[in-house]
Amino acid sequence: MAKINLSIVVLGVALLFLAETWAQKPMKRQTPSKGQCCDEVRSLKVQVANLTSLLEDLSHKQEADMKKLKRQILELDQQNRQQEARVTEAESKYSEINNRVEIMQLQTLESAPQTSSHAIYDCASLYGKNYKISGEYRLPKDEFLGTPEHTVFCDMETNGGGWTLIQRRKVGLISFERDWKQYKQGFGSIRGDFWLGNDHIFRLTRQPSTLRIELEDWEGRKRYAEYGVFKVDNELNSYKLFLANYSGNAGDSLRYHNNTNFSTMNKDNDKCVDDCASQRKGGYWYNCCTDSNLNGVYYRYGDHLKNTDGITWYGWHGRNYSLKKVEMKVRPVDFHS
Ligand SMILES: [Ca+2]
Repeated sequence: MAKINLSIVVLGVALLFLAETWAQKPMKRQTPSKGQCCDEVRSLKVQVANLTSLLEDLSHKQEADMKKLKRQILELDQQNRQQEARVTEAESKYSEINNRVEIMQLQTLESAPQTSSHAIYDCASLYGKNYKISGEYRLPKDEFLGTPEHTVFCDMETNGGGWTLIQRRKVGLISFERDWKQYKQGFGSIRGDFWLGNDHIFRLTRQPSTLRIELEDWEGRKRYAEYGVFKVDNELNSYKLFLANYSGNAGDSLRYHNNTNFSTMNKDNDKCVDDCASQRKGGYWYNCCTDSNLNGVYYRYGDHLKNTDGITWYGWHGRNYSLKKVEMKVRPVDFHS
């Protein structure tokens, strides 16, 4: 603005100078009369005044133009900001919608097992949904079955897969000498030694189920026992065991425990004067007392032949041999791989 004003002033001065010069020239050429001289000067002065006012007008006009231009720039700037704000708003709305879609997808996934007939409640149903790698799986809660969300270990390989592990012994660091509540809820580590929990086993075996028991001794030999019928009753009925249809090469050492209630160190439900759970240091379907004791004490190599409260399976190694490894697993009778 200052520059423009300055140039206008310079222009004005130049015009004045030109006008003065032009006014002086004829005076040198001619010798005008006094009246003529004064008239010319007056006319020149009028012209100069006109020019000055013209310049002022121009200057005002330019100033107005500048103001207008500035206003336009400000307006454009404002519009630009508004547009930017709109873009930001749109972006945030888009991401919000995206979020909602993701949440809805999650909810669909979570609610699907509750409404669909293809519910995920064990490893067999996971296998049916194409999860065919053995390992740890998190099962969603199932309101229909009354199961809370919980973790299971699936054997997706043995004899067609689809097995949900209910017990494992292989590490030997945690005790299986536990009370009723702990056997009810389950304990241990799903990748190591654990008992899935009698409530879980009850729910799993409400559908006709097969039990598979895999055993390994300290010489690395393996045997198995399978029961085509396996059912554990609810807590009110002391998790009573029902089984039938043995097959395998380990011997039928669970048959003796058929139709017995579950016993723990603080609940003697066995068929014996003795307190089997305390004697054999585990929780099990004790009769009087055992033909197998898969939840017994874990004895390491060297100690594995010295006791009768170890992890025993009489049908294979008798009453004194504590096994190195055990896995108990169930799957529905109608499972097809
Ligand atoms: Ca007893």
